[in-house]
Amino acid sequence: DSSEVEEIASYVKKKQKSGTVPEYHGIASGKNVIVIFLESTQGFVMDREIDGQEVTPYLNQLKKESLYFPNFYHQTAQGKTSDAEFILDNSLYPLSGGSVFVRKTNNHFVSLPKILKEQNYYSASFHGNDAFFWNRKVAYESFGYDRFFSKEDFEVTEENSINYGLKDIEFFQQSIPYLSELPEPYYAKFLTLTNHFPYLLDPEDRWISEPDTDQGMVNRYFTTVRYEDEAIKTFFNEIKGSEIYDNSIFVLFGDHYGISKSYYDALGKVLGHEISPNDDMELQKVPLLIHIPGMEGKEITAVGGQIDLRATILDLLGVSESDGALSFGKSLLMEDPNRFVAFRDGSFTTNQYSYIDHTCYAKETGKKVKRNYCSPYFSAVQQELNDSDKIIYGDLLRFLD
Ligand code: GP9
Ligand code: MN
Repeated sequence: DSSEVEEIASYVKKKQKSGTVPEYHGIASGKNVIVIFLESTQGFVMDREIDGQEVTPYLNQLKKESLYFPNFYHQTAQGKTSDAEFILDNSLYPLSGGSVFVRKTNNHFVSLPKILKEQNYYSASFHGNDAFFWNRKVAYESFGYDRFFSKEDFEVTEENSINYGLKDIEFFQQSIPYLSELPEPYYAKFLTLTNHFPYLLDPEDRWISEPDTDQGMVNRYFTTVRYEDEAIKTFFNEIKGSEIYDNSIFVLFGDHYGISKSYYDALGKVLGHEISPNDDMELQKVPLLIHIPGMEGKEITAVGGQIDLRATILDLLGVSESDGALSFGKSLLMEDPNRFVAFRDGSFTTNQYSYIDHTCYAKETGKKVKRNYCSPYFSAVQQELNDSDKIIYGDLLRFLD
């Protein structure tokens, strides 16, 4: 009921206030926010070479001119991309089974489009797949999006599509005219698609050679990531020198892992070592870059997760959340040594320790350590996951608004 949700709201407010006031607060005030979802893109592809060729040459360069977060983790569960979208827009945890996009769209949400609407932002999502995939059309209405550019808004042919839909390069090219027509300021979300399991690519889109493990899936992954990188480059090259670039900030992040545990033998060959439970946790890192034109790059080592994205964006815009909103995240631009990233299965990670399968590991050595290094976080992790579930199952945000 309402007292329950008020209690949760006061917990998260306290959490968000502890730490230093960041130097970046409001630095991007009034700018458009363009978020690019990097499909299935894991952190280990950054700065990696296959046969002497970079897998992500453009992102490697862009991160030097961006705020770059090398300790950022995905927190998705079965809802995959839709979980990443849900977490970004709502700063709540995903459900342990299924997707909120499918199961709970009748809820009252105070999502990012609604928070930004109060600052006169227009919100749109762009995606080259069918509008009903992941029940997006319905979920987006519930979150307050003004417009969804989906497959029907693009020219999709046999030649320019592969796997789930429009190829990324075409997707960005066809999106730019729409983007330039959006009322400013806007929040625009681009969901890339080509780097999706099972990582299919036409021969002409292959920019690097594959590694040669005995798993084609793992080998192909590097070539589709390389293609995605090329698509991001195309996008930036086309908008640079235009108002779109000058008036916007860009948030690029990986939605979830691309290589599942069943392929770890082959992946280990590419990485050059066997994959331990501690390594598995580190493999849940995904890239996060925030590019603010005109601003110098900086590496920000805070340990964080997708749940922190919304607070980070709002921090940069200098916008505080509406009264009815409630975020489990905390701006990554705030220094706080006590951060933790909670995962749906109850595992978690901090700047020094990871708790995996009831075992505590020291991240630096990868060795098992005494439980009491991890135990200070047990109750907060469980409480956040439970409280988030309570909010979703009880539709509790309606009591705050
Ligand atoms: C499909 C795309 C991929 O539209 O979002 O979904 P995923 O399988 O990654 O959840
Ligand atoms: Mn995805």
